[in-house]
Amino acid sequence: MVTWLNALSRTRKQFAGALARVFSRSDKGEKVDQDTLDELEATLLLADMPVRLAAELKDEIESGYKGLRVDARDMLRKIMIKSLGDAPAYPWPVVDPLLSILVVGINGSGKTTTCAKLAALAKQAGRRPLLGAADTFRAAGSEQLRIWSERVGCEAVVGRTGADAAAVAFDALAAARARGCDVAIIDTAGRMHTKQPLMEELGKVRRSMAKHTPDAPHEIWLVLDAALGQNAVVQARMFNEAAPLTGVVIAKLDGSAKAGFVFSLARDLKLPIRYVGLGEGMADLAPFDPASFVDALLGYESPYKETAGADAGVERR
Ligand SMILES: Nc1nc2c(ncn2[C@@H]2O[C@H](COP(=O)(O)OP(=O)(O)OP(=O)(O)O)[C@@H](O)[C@H]2O)c(=O)[nH]1
Ligand SMILES: [Mg+2]
Repeated sequence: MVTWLNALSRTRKQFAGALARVFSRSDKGEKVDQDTLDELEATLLLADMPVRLAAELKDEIESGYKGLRVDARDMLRKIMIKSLGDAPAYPWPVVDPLLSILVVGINGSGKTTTCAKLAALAKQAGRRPLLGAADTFRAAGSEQLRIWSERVGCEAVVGRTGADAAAVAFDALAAARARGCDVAIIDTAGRMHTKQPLMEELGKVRRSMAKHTPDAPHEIWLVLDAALGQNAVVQARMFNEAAPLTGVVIAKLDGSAKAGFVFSLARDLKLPIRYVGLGEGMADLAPFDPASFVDALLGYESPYKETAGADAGVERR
């Protein structure tokens, strides 16, 4: 299983040098000079950190040094965690007759893999999940989900290529009920957020699910590819307009050098970040945890120990 620390190494490398220079001065009780602060701000932006947050972090360090000596590590850590807000774990509620989760996103964002990982988590939590392949666009898409269902060891309903995605989603809920499953996770075809007819199809899928169970889908989760950085925030806004999202899953956090966009998602969009993908394996989906995320960005093994000394693991050049 991939750790947060490993998964965030590419983003961390973006600003590790600048951070190390700030910390080494802070450790010696020296004032951090303007050039170092400017460098830190610029490198945070390279990692797609929101502009306001990068400026705020810089200002905090600057003003902190005007007063008593402060621990720059601790200060940055606290501000970053606070800016991510609360992230309560998804409770996997028991719903009568079954909980349904619709998974949406652009092409290749990581939807199918995420659906499988979610089914594995649900199973671990003692639930009986069913995977529904409403990606009827490509034969390979449905086949991929069927193979995953065998690996996970759960039920699956796979639509024929070219079939109506809304009808397949309905069938999946009906099959889940008939087979005694209590969670249905519905995968959909990748769609560009800029293509109106494709976005409208999502409405059709939702209405079809609601015909089976009046309040279905209970969750609509958008899977974002973390490699896209701030562009993922634009996608999230547009998907949220087309279908009322109830949460976000950030896939491929491990491949991203721009994970700073996660702060924008949390601050500006106010959508719960439910899970993050830290690798390709079935077990590489972790509940989003602000402290683990920030600790990994700063180079700490999580949980961070407040007593950690000057060599707490931030890469130094
Ligand atoms: N490293 C890494 N790779 C991931 C993660 N999630 C998905 N992938 C990979 O990303 C690629 C695309 O994943 P899919 O799940 O097929 O994406 P999709 O959104 O279903 O794609 P379409 O159905 O074609 O739109 C695959 O090679 C996955 O193994 C992750 O968290 N980390
Ligand atoms: Mg897919």
